[in-house]
Amino acid sequence: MTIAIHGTLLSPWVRRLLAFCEEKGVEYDIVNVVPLGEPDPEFLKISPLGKVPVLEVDGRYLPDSLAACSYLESKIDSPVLFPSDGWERGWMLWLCDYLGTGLFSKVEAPLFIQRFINPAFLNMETDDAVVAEALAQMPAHFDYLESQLSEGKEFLVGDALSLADLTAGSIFVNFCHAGEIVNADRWPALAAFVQRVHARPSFVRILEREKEAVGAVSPMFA
Ligand SMILES: N[C@@H](CCC(=O)N[C@@H](CS)C(=O)NCC(=O)O)C(=O)O
Repeated sequence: MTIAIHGTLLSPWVRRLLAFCEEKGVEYDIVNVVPLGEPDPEFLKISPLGKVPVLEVDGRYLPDSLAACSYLESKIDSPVLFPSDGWERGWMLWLCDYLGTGLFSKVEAPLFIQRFINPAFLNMETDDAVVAEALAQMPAHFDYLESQLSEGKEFLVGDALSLADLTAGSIFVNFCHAGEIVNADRWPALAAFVQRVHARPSFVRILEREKEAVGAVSPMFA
């Protein structure tokens, strides 16, 4: 199986697919695609929505990270990253959706775009009103995630690593690029969880690569 991942290291969706491959021990190449501005018509042929990542496997293309992880899960048994228990798998899919449409869209994407992408890559100023709105929404999302990690739970779903943990860990990298950290006094379980995921060998490898690419402009690597 020859695998390539098309996308940019800074995308949380690309990063969760990279983390998934790292955890599964899958080798892959990265084809750099930065989805800013008008998409290249050639790229639209493999990703009709113009989004990254795209998983390329032996000349076939899957243009979505959840679809890509689901495919890889079906091909590579170990470690199991989609729980086999039906309820837990359903709960993992819910959490992945929640993390994307809730935490990422409402809090972390606005912070990341305003504080990181705008000044570093687009020569645009940070819109303080957008940042304030994102920060106002943040506590409710962190409260929810803290509740999911109550009673000393190590992982978001069941008692093993799953795609939900990799998704959350990936989104929190963008949060760090935006100059934020989880306040451990208020959300101790969440803060410890984020540290644990970022300390996994999969994330360490990914973050080393990311540091080489954006170390100079990210407070995460200061
Ligand atoms: N559900 C998709 C979301 C991918 C996504 O939104 N990617 C962003 C980068 S973080 C993108 O490519 N945006 C470009 C655009 O929307 O034109 C997945 O998980 O792969």
